[in-house]
Amino acid sequence: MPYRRKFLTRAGYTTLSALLTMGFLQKDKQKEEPSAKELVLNYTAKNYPLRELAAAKGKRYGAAISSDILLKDKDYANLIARECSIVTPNGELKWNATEPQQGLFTFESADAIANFCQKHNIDMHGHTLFWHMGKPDWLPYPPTLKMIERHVKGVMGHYRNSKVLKSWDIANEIIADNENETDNPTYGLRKGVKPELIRDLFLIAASVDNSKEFYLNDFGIEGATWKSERFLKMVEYLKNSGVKIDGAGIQSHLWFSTAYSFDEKGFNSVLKRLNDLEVKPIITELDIIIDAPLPDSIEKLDQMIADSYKRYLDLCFAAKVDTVITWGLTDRHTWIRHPDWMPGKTFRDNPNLWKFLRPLPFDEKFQPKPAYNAIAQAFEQAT
Ligand code: 9MR
Repeated sequence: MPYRRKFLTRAGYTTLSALLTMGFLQKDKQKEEPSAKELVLNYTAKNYPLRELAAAKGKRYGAAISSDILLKDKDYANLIARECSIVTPNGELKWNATEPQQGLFTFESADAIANFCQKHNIDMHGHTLFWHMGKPDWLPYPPTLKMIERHVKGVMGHYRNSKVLKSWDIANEIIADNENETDNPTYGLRKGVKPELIRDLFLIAASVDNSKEFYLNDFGIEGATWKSERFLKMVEYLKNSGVKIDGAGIQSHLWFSTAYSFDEKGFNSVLKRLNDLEVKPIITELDIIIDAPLPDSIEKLDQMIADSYKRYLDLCFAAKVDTVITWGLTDRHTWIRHPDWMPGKTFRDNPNLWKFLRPLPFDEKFQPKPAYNAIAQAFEQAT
């Protein structure tokens, strides 16, 4: 389960002084330097959306979005259009949404997103053709090759001529979390999944539409771990098999805490190894939780989250990452606030702490938070 993931850092305090220097947290010197809040207002007033700051560096910023909210909430739609140059459908392209009954395809909600993208000049990241959790009840996991073939032809075929859909998460979360959940110690694939099946999935995808970028997407690979090692081996296997694989999606659902540290060196080595394999790393599902011990105010929490965003993105941009997608844009719509997903030990049984779950750049009222500034600054400082 994704909420078990732990790729965490100590809360970015090492960057605190750097951020102070940059005018990020000027409480004592408000007269000379703008406060974080004023900086946010400046960004908005100057109309510097993240998509433009990213574009100035040849990069893209975006978010996971939901068609149902898009269609009924104008403010949400406007915010997405203003800030994003790429979006990922939250669930609309998963197998359970596109082929709810065997052989019967439906694209209404995914097309709503594609049309929105077309109108606002936004790229769409196709998520995902193969995932053990986003599957209809009728489908076994892993599916047979025949089922995969029909599904991939149906879904990729529908978007073959799409001008906005530029990339696909061909497979999502195929690597197990630890050695007990796999029968394949080399690649660490989830039980029942064979490397040849994934290779064939990529081959089928290329035969349907090789004009898009193909990604292998996973979480828990943001450091040197058992899982990231297997993920890299699998990427290498696919490369060596000669199949088309353009990139690796590093989900980046991150928990940071002062109580445990982030494996900066390990993360850098994952990025380096992907670059060496000529498999482009992108950040596909970024959001940040601060885990216990919690600070004594929301203001401090927001600053810790902002510091963590900045620190993480600085590492990504130093490794030439060109695409950053957050898993949602506002704290009003985040999977993390769902009781099934929120981190158990600290939050699940403590509803009074849920207000500390503020993982995204905009708050519940669609106001930019210090995290927004941090992302903006990371793009501005990227080379
Ligand atoms: O955010 C998504 C949530 O709304 C859905 O209920 C869930 C099941 O489809 O999927 C969530 O998105 C997941 C993504 O597809 C893959 N990585 C983990 C994301 C958060 O669970």
